[in-house]
Amino acid sequence: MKVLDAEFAQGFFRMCGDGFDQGWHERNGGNLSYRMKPEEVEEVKDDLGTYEGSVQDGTWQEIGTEVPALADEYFMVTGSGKYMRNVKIAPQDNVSIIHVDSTGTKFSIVWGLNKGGRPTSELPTHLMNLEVLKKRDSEIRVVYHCHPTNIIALTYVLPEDSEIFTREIWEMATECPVVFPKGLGVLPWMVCGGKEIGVATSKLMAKQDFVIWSQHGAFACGHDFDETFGLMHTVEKAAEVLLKVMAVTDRKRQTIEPDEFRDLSRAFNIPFDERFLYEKTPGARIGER
Ligand code: 2HA
Ligand code: ZN
Repeated sequence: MKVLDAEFAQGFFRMCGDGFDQGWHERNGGNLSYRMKPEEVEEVKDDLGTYEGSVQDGTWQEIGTEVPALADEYFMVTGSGKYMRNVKIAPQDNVSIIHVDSTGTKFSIVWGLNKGGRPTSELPTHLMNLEVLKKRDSEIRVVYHCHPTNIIALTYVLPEDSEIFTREIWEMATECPVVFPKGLGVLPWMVCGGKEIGVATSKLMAKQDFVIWSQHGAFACGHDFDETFGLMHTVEKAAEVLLKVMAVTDRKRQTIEPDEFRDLSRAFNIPFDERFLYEKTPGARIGER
């Protein structure tokens, strides 16, 4: 089967367009990666170039970090400098499939990027995340990075603190703790595109499904494209509600209280991390404990 006709590929391309339609991918902002299932590799293998003498690339390139637990796996990833809005009309020019070598330190492009280029500048972060996620749950396959406006705006006004961020966002929509019961990880501003931010992000991703990069954007993961996109959408929607509330007041008149979250946790039979259900000082402003 051609890569372009494969169901996983079509889901990947659709998500790129959906993210652009949300306004989360200005210019070449954001990137997406997907760890292919063995049967999906098998399904499209006749359409993949071989590493030696490949029409795609033919060379092994350094990942810039080590991901030994991903040795010999295949990934669909967006291209560096490519625009998410172009993926749907020309996926073969804007997306690639890469093969990670047996040491987990190099990759080869085996499909896509037909007009040249290389995989996303955030490849170290994507692969390090996919590696810790595989160890946590071998069916988590999608890692998504975008620049969602409201989440980014909040990183200028809330403390860069996972507990406060999660609690304030949870209070903005009843479904939030059901969708991300392990809360949101938050990183301070760091230089993007390298190993250091990848190490820091993957440390949080080892335990949580969502990491905010302050003054930059966010990372979400999931078992499939729907779940991952839905997670990003849920957090961004709640962030928008929070900003609207903050635009009119620095104190809420009423909200969802910790014991109400505990009732919800029991009703849905999903444990919510108690770290986020701290008692607030009466009269505390939004973003204060
Ligand atoms: O331009 O979003 O973080 C791609 C990015 C880098
Ligand atoms: Zn970015």
